[in-house]
Amino acid sequence: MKRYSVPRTVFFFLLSLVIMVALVGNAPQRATAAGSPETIRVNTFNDGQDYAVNGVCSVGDITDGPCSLRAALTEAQFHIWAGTSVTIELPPGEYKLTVTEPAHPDDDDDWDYGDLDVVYPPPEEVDARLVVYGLGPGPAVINAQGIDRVLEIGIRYKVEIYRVVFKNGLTRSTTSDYGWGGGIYFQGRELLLSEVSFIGNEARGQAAGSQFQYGLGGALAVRNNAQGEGMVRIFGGDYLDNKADLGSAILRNEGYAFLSIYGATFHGNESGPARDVIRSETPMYLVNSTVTGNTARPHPDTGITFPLGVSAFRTTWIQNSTLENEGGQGNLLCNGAECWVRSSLFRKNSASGSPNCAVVNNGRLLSEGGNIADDYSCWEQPAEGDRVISSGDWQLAQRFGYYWMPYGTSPVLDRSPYPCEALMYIGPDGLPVEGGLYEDQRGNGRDDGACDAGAIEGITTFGYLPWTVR
Ligand SMILES: [Ca+2]
Ligand SMILES: [Ca+2]
Ligand SMILES: [Ca+2]
Ligand SMILES: [Ca+2]
Repeated sequence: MKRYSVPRTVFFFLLSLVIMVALVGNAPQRATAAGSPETIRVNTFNDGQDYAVNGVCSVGDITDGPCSLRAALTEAQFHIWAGTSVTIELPPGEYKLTVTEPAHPDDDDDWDYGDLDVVYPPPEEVDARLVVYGLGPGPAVINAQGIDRVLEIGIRYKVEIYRVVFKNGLTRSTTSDYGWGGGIYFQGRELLLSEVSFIGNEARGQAAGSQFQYGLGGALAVRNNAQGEGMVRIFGGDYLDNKADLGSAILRNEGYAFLSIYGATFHGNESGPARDVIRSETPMYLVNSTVTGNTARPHPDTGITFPLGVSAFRTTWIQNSTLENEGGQGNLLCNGAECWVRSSLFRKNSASGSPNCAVVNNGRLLSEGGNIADDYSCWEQPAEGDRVISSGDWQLAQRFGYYWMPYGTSPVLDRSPYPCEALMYIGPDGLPVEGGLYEDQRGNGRDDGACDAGAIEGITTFGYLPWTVR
């Protein structure tokens, strides 16, 4: 736990007294009668500690210093503690984390050093929310420069993050075998990531030396097994070149709340040998997303790599997504779970011998139709529109980053005779709501009445062929 210097301890004690008096004063309504939301605008790209917890974001001076991201998050914790929601506004640019002295062990909860910590637990009944909002138009990049992970969120927090890039986080556990979350380590109640990207983050376990054995969730690790807590909703964003043993991009430790991933791209992430890019031990939706071109570190003895795309340990729905795993262990492994595939594209296109999809521990692979694959492994029984092709027949070109674009008379086009349907959102009751899927991953209309397989809908007005096949 956090160690305070004596003056700070006294300060926190006094602050706690003040807040507790306020809480006791009108205890029954406190959670809903919170103050009006606070907005804190960060006005320096430099890292620096908040001078004192006094309601003013200020580095180096009690009230007149610049407001760093670190200082803003420190103040935000105590507003939320008192029941007030906080929005932190981040102008575009690069925020480099630099505060490493005095030397602190990795993996601790001290918000003044290393990773950014929002860990001071709010009272159970608090319903306040932390919003970190990239103002745009360019991205707000938080670059941890390898000094630690980027951000840690503790229990009971509800957090929304918009238009931020988490970059070069590196966690190396010194307190347990496991290193959690190179970009974000989340243990709160709800996390929403909208147009949030993760680039070059890494999680390493204690025993791993320079390796990343026992690293969990290179970009994002989520750990909360309380009933109804730990819900994660992802809209958009790129997960590029992150590294961890399990879940090179995302690891969701055991839980009950949904993990929904909508319109995201996973590329170039590197797992341990035969390990996964996305590993979910909670129910999951993967919609309008692309999981292609990920790798695995070679096994030190055998040299075998064999990356795996998605590991599903609870009921999982793959809808209108593109999964490509050249030479890997496969795209989808259903481990004791039901996996429902709909209007998705599973491509291995190689002679590695591993199937696109597999089950272990009595998992099930169930089709809702409109899928296409280059083997028969992704459904026990085909449903309407499902089709298996030989690996040469895709007519797909990889363009615009990592999207696989159909051209010509690609068999992915109009794979289903119906409009696309998919997850729309997770409702306030924590349950998924499905409906029409009107846009593809790039934001183009899915409006021709016949759903294409994969994350990208062909556009008839585009003629399909402005691109050369590679
Ligand atoms: Ca302050
Ligand atoms: Ca921390
Ligand atoms: Ca820290
Ligand atoms: Ca279509």
